[in-house]
Amino acid sequence: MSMRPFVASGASAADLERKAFADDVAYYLRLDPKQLPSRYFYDPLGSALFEAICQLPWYSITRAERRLLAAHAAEILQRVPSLSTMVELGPGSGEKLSMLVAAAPSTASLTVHLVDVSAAALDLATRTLNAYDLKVERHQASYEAGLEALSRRHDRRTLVLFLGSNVGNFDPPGAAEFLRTIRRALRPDDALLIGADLLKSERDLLLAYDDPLGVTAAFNRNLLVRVNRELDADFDIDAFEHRAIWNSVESRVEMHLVSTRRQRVRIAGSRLDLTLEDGETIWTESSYKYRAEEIVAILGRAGFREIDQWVDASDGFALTLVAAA
Ligand code: AVI
Repeated sequence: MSMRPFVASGASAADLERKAFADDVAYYLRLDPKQLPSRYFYDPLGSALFEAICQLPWYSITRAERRLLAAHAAEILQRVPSLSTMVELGPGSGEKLSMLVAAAPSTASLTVHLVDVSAAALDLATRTLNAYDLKVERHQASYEAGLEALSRRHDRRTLVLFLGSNVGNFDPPGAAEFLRTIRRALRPDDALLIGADLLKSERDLLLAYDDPLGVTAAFNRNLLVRVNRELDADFDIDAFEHRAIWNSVESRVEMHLVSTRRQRVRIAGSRLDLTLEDGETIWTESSYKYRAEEIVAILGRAGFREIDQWVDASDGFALTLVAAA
């Protein structure tokens, strides 16, 4: 019987992902204040809880964006004619991209690129887009790696979609840098459509991030469930409360997990022993809120010029279409 040769190298993508998670947890929980990066919310349960958040009456981002796309999809496509390529960074279910595709006069020569680290998200979006007569290309990669791959292609005009106010989860220097990364992947006259949540009353913002049903609290606390499962940790989930605060100086909603007693936690997979004081918090997310004109200014500094902007005044949300200058 022949034996398969033993190969010492060649860690799988899953191994690398797990190592990055373990390293990030070790790094961010040693900071003062303690933190965990919000990109780790989206394991299968976290993604399902996020889908539920999008249906909450208090969380308006998804509905407002959908309304704007329903009203203006045809106009958006008219403003960037001769498109050969659409790229969505974080396509979710593919529903928003398909609203644009459905408004296109013809799709036969269109290729859509879906960029996401999650294979499950790519499967879902691919199924949605397969209903149309077009080519779908999947990139299971970070946004940066996906953009890097796209910058080497030679086709006609490209439209990049960065929707859902995902830009709000970057801090302002990070957002500026990421928008420059998008710009570098594009050629002059290629376009970017970006969706961003706008400043609104503190009451509405806090209801959106601390909803009466406790879905956002579950979404936040599930991060500790994930650390326990994937990194062999012993967080006592019951001993953490969800807290959302509006930081008006930084113009962001912050989400925290508050320790309700002094406690020790062992995170074996990150080789970390942690002590949390009673009332100490782990900062898990920032959602920056902008004024509509600030978004145009930030995009201008990243090398884009405004084509148009559509604002949903009732829920305070903007879709901004810009071209690479
Ligand atoms: C994905 N992102 C734009 C959401 C937001 O509004 O910042 C994530 C979220 N966090 C709590 N609720 C939703």
